[in-house]
Amino acid sequence: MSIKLIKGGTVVGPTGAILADVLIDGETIAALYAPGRAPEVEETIDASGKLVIPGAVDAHTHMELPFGGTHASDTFDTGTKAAAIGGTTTIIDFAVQRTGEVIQDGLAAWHGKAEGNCHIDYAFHMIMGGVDDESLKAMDHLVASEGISSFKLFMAYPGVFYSDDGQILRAMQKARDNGAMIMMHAENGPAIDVLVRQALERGETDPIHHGLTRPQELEAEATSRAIWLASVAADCPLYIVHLSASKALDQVKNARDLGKNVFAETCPQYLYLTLEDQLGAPGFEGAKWVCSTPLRSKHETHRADLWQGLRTNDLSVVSTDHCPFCFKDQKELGLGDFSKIPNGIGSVEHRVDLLYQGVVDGKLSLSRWVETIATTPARMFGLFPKKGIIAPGSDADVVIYDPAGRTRISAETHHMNMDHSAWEGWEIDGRVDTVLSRGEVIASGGEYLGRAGRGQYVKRGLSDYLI
Ligand code: DUC
Ligand code: ZN
Ligand code: ZN
Repeated sequence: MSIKLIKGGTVVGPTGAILADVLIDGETIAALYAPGRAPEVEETIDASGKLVIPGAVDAHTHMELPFGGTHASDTFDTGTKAAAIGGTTTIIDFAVQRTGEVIQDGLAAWHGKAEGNCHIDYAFHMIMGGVDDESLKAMDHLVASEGISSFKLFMAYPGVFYSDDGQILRAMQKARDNGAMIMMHAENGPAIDVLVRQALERGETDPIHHGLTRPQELEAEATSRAIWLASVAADCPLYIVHLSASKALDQVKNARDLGKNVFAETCPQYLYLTLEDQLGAPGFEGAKWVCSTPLRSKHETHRADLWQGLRTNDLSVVSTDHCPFCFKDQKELGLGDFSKIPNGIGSVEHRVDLLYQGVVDGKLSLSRWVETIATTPARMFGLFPKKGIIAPGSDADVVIYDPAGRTRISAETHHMNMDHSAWEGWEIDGRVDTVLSRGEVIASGGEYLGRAGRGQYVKRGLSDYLI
């Protein structure tokens, strides 16, 4: 068994930062020592002047998702390699039950895509494409035996993934019984479809109309409805995904102030990018930023409110909703009709750096950075303390982060399977220096050392935040 010592760094966790040396024995963390107190070991990794953080956990990715007449362009191979290079050592991807399909078949198909191809550890949530007696029964089985303790439902996309309120309530009641978390895509899909039809009839076909036909009121309304449905289901645990808008955040805040079992995540794109500057780019360029929920107006307070929500814990987690599509042939499916542009942005490689910029800009503390990208997603989704913390007994998933480094983001240098970047040309502070996954150094000083197939499926338990 190999013994390693990460020496001289500042270990950052959810409770703060301490100078400590980290002893790794094989795949796990064995001990933390006050500087200079650790035993001599053969392999030492120098972390002087650097931050030593838990490998990040991205709780929302869509590798190879069939969507919008095509597939998300990252495979489990390309997407998890990119994630690893960017300091993410665990993803939770969404296995899909297509409408009419048996849940277990959808899950088996997802295992088939991932197994033998992942560079880092991975787990699954389950998208429920249909709520009926059979799928409700399957939820119990997935929680008890398959390590899947969270289920995503859609209030949007009628005819694709959509569930009506009765179906949502039934799934929530089941989750209340078996301890699972319900994850909600909260947008009022039927109302959005009316606005989309009306816009197209007026000849409004450019990408910006994707955002204009998904107003924040329809995110807020669905968020509020999901919260009340969860309340009727005896306070079933509810997690709102990709929250983008101030009015939706208000609903989550109110629910949390009332003591409800309600949580939410946001994503880097909503913290930095806007309807006008990206989605409204000239011509068809804005298609690169078509995602749902959509980017919001820079003339409103969304971005500032989301950063504040992260500080106050009304937003608990930052995930990517990584769902990449190439511009050529994929985004181009929507030329002349914005409603046909496949929805999704890819940023699994850049979440750690993009959120570190929030620390540099004074919007997040160091420990809150680690909490929102690693510790809380691990706790929220039943991976803790195996993942999300540097502590004795935890997996030795560790990122050595250089706060003095710089990261330049570009499609020319990124590792995601995308022909463009949502962050093209951005130069930000901080840089991932070294990445360890279960004790193995898989990236160091810009060199990639990992391999496809080394990542393992992790069965998850129930959320730490269950009450
Ligand atoms: N939103 C996206 O942007 N892509 C995939 C699915 C979703 O809900
Ligand atoms: Zn969604
Ligand atoms: Zn998603």
